[in-house]
Amino acid sequence: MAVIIDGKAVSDRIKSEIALENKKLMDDIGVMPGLAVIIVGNDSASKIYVSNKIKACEKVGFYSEKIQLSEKISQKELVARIEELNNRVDIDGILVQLPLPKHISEKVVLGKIDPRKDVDCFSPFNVGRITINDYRFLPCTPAGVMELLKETGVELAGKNCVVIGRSNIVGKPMAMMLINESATVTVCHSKTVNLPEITSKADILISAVGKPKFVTADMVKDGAIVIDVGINHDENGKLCGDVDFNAVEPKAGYITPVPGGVGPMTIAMLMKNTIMAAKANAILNVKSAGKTKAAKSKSDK
Ligand code: BQF
Repeated sequence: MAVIIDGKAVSDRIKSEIALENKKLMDDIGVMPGLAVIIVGNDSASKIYVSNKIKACEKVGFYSEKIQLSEKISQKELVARIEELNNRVDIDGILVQLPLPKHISEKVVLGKIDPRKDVDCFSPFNVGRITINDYRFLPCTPAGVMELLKETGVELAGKNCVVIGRSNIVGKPMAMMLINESATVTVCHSKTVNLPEITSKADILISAVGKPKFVTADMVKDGAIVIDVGINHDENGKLCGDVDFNAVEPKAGYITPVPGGVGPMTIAMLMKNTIMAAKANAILNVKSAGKTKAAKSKSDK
């Protein structure tokens, strides 16, 4: 019998804390964090994710702007829209909902987001900073996983962690963040040989694969912490993760459900990154206003 980690409850708690922090920010220095969410095309899953993000902004009291663009938009036009947002003082966070249409390079587009506004933490500069354990932002999904691990109270140093999946968005940064906490980390993927042998030695097993019932009971060590990052649909169209929950739950020590596990935490961490960006940008904006004033008084003389 596993303890079920309630990601929805943890995310609600974090969002309440952010709402309080936000009120204080507005009362103290009159700053309201602003998030711009760009969505290109009409992918139905992306629409749900974007609406979750806009709703969360309303809940914590941020300004938000949904920017719906045609799937026919050129890469050049999209980059121009990002540059516009980079230059706006009322926008602290910019995110481009992925995936993008095939004719647009995600690498080019993500590279154009001002690193100070990169609340998804996908730009090369911010990704590099995770690697050297000197970062401002963390990518939302792995950061959410770290919060859920913290919730168990289990010490991470020295633990055997296995991450299944090597994406730039989840697997790779997840591995870096666990290494930064002194865990021993193995990253598995589609070419891994004898996956069950590796996963069954994991104290902490994190699956980010994208296939229903991919993680079966034989792959899990007794008492392990099992974190399910997958967001899939089962044969009946119901939301499910990568883990065969009913089979694995009796064997695990802790387990996250889908829905209501990592998913809501992703959104909560986006709010955390956005308020952090707003605080840093507020200082910058004051500084640059000061410079403008200084330049003006100089030119007045
Ligand atoms: C829940 C995402 C794959 C590819 C791109 C709550 C979300 C999901 C589930 C959500 C995800 C997944 C998001 C639940 C954002 C997480 O209750 O279980 C929230 O909105 N997510 C995304 O923006 O892009 C993705 C998964």
